[in-house]
Amino acid sequence: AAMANNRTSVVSSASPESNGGMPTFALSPSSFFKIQKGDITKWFVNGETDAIVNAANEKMLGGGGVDGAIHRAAGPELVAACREVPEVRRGVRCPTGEARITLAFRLPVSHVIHTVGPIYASDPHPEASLRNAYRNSLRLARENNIQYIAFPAISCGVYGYPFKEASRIAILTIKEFAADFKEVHFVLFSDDTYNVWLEEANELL
Ligand code: AR6
Repeated sequence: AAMANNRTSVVSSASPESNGGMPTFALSPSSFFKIQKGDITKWFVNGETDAIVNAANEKMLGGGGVDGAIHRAAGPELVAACREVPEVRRGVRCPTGEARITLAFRLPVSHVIHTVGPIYASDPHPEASLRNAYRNSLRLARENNIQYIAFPAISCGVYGYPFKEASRIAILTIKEFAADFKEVHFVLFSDDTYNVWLEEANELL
């Protein structure tokens, strides 16, 4: 059940009758935070001021998980565009916690923001790295006039970040930038991540 306090309201609950069943939280009078289950490669708003975030690796040339799905859906132009991103050191185009932007090619959104979350077991400061991944993605989106942005659960797959801790960092970091966007979405692939995100959003927002 939603336990919204009076700082932020739950506009609609998870009940399927309201808002297409998509839990929506007002972060300011003109910006909304939405949580949905699904495949982020299908997500878009208008193909002009929208972007999805990719949970990439430092090489930025594709991989498994959501990265693989995004590259498959975007077509081979995406890896070509990623190759154009300059290396900051050998084999590293996007260091952990940073973000880079490309066009989205065959995806329905206008841009892909590639970020690299921490490998939970080996990062000396996984919280700071995850927070930076969200922050730098949002900063880059803002600089590129993105008004609608969707995130996957960065680091919650192969990189092994515990869902609850990850969701709290994600939600609280996004809240800092809320006013800069019309809508910030989470598109979560698994029931587990979806349920944890919803529970934490109800608690924190
Ligand atoms: N839409 C939304 N979320 C998805 C999708 C999808 N189509 N597919 C998977 N997820 P992961 P990481 C979820 O492993 O932990 C790659 O190989 C998935 O269920 O994709 O940051 C990269 O190249 C999980 O909750 O990313 C890197 O090497 C979440 O996306 C490495 O994995 C993130 O899981 C990055 O690992």
